[in-house]
Amino acid sequence: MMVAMKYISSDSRLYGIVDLGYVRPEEVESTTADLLSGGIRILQLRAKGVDTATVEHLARRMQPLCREAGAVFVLNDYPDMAARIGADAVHVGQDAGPLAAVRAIVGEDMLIGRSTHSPEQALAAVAEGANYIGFGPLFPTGTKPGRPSIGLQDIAAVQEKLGDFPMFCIGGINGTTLPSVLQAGARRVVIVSWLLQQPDPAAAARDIISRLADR
Ligand code: TZP
Repeated sequence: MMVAMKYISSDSRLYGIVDLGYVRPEEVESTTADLLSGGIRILQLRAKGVDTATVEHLARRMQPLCREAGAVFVLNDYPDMAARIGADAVHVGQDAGPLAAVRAIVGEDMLIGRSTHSPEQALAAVAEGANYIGFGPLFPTGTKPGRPSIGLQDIAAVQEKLGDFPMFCIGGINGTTLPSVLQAGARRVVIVSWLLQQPDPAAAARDIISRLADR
């Protein structure tokens, strides 16, 4: 059966991550439900340092919730697992090698996202066939401790070169830093720790989405 590639809608501007650095395995489904009910329509499972059987188990639990909400389900790392479970997207870092090799594993119908940390990497990822990119970390962040931040100065120029291509700014974005990120030219953002740590993540997501509308 042909499965059409999911696509990232132009109004999908807030990308959420269920990150096991902040979410206990037993909370993955409720957190997924909260973020989806807040309007997030692209949602990743990120499980660094967790055994692969657990990652697959959790991915298989998140996936139907995302499907039911019409959201893109993204698995961080593990192209083989993403292919096996039929994820909508796989997200890989700079260390994953050429995207052609990732594409060969996941097939033609899966979205591929890549983390990029400079304008050069951003343009290279697009040229290599990424379907979306992350761009950052803009600010220092406890989610990637020790990772140098790249600041805001390159966002507008990269976004200008990419036009409508989905570029998600990431790293240290929260309710307070968001205005500066938008002012710098961002149209789409990923927010991880701040959203997960809000007393009401669904309400916080809704608020951020309204602030991102019509960028
Ligand atoms: N890639 C670049 S920064 C980052 C990732 C996964 C973490 C962003 O997390 P937070 O908590 O929103 O700063």
